[in-house]
Amino acid sequence: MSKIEELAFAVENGKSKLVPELVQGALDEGCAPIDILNQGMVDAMAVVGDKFKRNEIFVPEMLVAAKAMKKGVAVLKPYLAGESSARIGKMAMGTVAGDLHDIGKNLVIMMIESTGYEVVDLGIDVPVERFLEAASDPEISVIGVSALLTTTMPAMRETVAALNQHPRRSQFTIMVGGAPITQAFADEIGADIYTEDAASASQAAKALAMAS
Ligand code: B1M
Repeated sequence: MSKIEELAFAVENGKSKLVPELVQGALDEGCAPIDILNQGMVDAMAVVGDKFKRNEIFVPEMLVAAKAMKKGVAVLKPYLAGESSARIGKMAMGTVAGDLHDIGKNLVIMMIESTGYEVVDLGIDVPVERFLEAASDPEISVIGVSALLTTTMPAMRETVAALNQHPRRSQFTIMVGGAPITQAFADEIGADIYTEDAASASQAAKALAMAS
């Protein structure tokens, strides 16, 4: 079994103590950080999700797998997100009301920070009012909205609708994403940009800063 396969197995099975050393081991063997992230952890979480769907595991197992992945991401962070010396903008990002998923949001934040943005992490289960408050910050030029559940897509719709009425609307861009979100949904609810993963979200954010 390769180090990355061992890592995926450990994440799937919520082996939090093993995960950091397996990530370090894979790095030491010369594996690319992005492969460690995608093949060793993101794919493992997809397996966890499939097992949950088939009732082979339940919420507690999903939770321990999530904790294990977070420990791995912490080790990988300095290798994935290089420090940018120049500050290129300020953004706020959160997961919508009713939604507790934050691994994807945290990855998006990490990648966007690496481009030079200062990112205000609004957290999870973020009420519309908190997004509106963040949008009032005169330095904020991008608001990121994440949702992982089909049942919280209406909360994303409400959040974007409220942001679209904000007095500073012409001064910020609304970015949306998350597993159930599509370009068509983003267009329908009036968001400006949809991206499907952390890498494309950071590219889009960087392009916005370069264009302004
Ligand atoms: Co939840 N969960 N979960 N869960 N969970 C899913 C999402 C699910 C698909 C599992 C399944 O059934 N196969 C399913 C949703 C089904 C649906 O809506 N269609 C589900 C469910 C049902 C639930 C509960 C309802 C279960 C229950 O209680 N019965 C419950 C809901 C709780 C709530 O939020 N109110 C629940 C709870 C949980 C835990 C708390 C146990 C845990 C989350 C822990 C945490 O985040 N701290 C959890 C987990 C771990 C998952 C899975 C297994 C993994 C999610 C994850 O972290 N993926 C997930 C299954 C799956 O995804 N296949 C599942 C890895 C992460 C890197 O990917 O988050 O997609 P992702 O982020 C990506 C992109 O989506 C994108 O970039 C990220 C990085 O590339 N992206 C953006 C995300 N936000 C973006 C924003 C952007 C741009 C891109 O711009 C602003």
